[in-house]
Amino acid sequence: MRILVLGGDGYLGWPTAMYLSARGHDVGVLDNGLRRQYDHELGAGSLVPIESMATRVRAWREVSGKSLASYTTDLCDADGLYAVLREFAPDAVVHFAEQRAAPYSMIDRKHAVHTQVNNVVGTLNLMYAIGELDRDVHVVKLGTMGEYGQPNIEIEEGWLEVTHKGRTDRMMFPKKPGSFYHLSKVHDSHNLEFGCRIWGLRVTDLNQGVVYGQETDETALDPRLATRLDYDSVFGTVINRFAIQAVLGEPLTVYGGGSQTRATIDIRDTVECIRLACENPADRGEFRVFNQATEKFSLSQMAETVRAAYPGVAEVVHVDNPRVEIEDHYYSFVHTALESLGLQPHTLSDTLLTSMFKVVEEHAHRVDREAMKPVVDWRRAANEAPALRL
Ligand code: NAD
Ligand code: USQ
Repeated sequence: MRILVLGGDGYLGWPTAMYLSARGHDVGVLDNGLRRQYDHELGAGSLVPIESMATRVRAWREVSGKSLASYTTDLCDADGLYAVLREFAPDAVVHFAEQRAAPYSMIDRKHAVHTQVNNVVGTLNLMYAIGELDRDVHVVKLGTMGEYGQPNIEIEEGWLEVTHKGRTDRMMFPKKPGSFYHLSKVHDSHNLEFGCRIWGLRVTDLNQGVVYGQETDETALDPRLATRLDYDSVFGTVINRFAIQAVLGEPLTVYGGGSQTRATIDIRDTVECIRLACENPADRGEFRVFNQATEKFSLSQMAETVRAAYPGVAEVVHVDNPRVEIEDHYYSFVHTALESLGLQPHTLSDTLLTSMFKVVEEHAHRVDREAMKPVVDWRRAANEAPALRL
């Protein structure tokens, strides 16, 4: 298949592009470099050094013998996007290309607006381009488990059959997200479902849990193929942060009481889920939702699991929660669709943590401990941390 990976320079987009290419697909990567700009803005960066997109593509060709078409294009530039779609003519588009950090979206008005404009407009442009150029192109869109929030009922895969006052309908599962970023994904989901109804688009919305890990078979082939590993309090995700804190001997910072529960997935399962979704497309007019997460843990369980896997001096501490989230809540979600397509999940206790510890040990000298402290407070409309006065 011809598969265009939007956001192909990012943490997940780059390993996914190589994974699909290694499995015989003709792959293109599109990115506008926005994520690298956030690094400059925040004075943070990947723990693992990463090469430019051009070097990555060249290195992949040298190592694998396979070419990747590469486009520097902003999804918010509709003309540019239409031109790429005309030229590459994909069968499937995998859409990772959004501002993806909840704390970034909660810095202040400017960052909330940027997040929602970038994400919602980029996705709308993609929908229109496919609606006008070729409605058979399958859109595999990265959503998030956080769209659902923490409901007191079981989370279904996107849809819910509701009986109300004696009548029954199939409705999109009600959403109660926890940041302006997560809200942008909810808006995308609604726009995409509408596109399926009016234009007969084919869409798979992958509601992914928090990803952990840094190595896949392909990234490990050559240091130039490494993907990024974020640890700062804005872009670093929780298990990756805990792994880095454990290696550094820094306290593992559980926000609040630690009973909040989250859905998780190993990066090696992410890339396989994308392959499964692409190779088994949604029908014409179908808005298909898969919950792309394999396990659930409370934050305290995550911290304990990481600490136990790296026995050292690190301890688990509870810090005031900068976010607004429910503790001591019910949390259960269905995740059978991807497994029924053949996914065989890795679990957190598997070997991945060990490989991540090695990577962190190798690059520990690059850590800026200041960047690890939480600086964005959900309760403040404008956050005051000097690094974030932009
Ligand atoms: P990332 O920030 O590392 O990668 C996203 C890439 O998209 C970046 O390289 C960025 O430059 C690019 N991009 C952003 N806006 C763009 C635009 N307008 N035009 C072109 N390129 C643009 O993020 P990631 O961690 O790889 O996440 C990828 C996707 O998966 C996101 O949509 C995110 O919401 C979703 N997701 C991530 C996680 C996780 O734990 N990392 C979990 C669930 C869902
Ligand atoms: N947390 C801690 N300590 C930390 C950092 C975070 O306890 O040092 C807690 C947070 O309070 C939160 C949980 O860990 O309850 C997850 O936080 P996170 O930053 O790892 O993840 P989140 O903000 O939810 O966002 C990440 C990705 C996002 C993706 C989402 C999947 O950045 O792109 O959509 O995970 S999900 O959470 O399922 O919505």
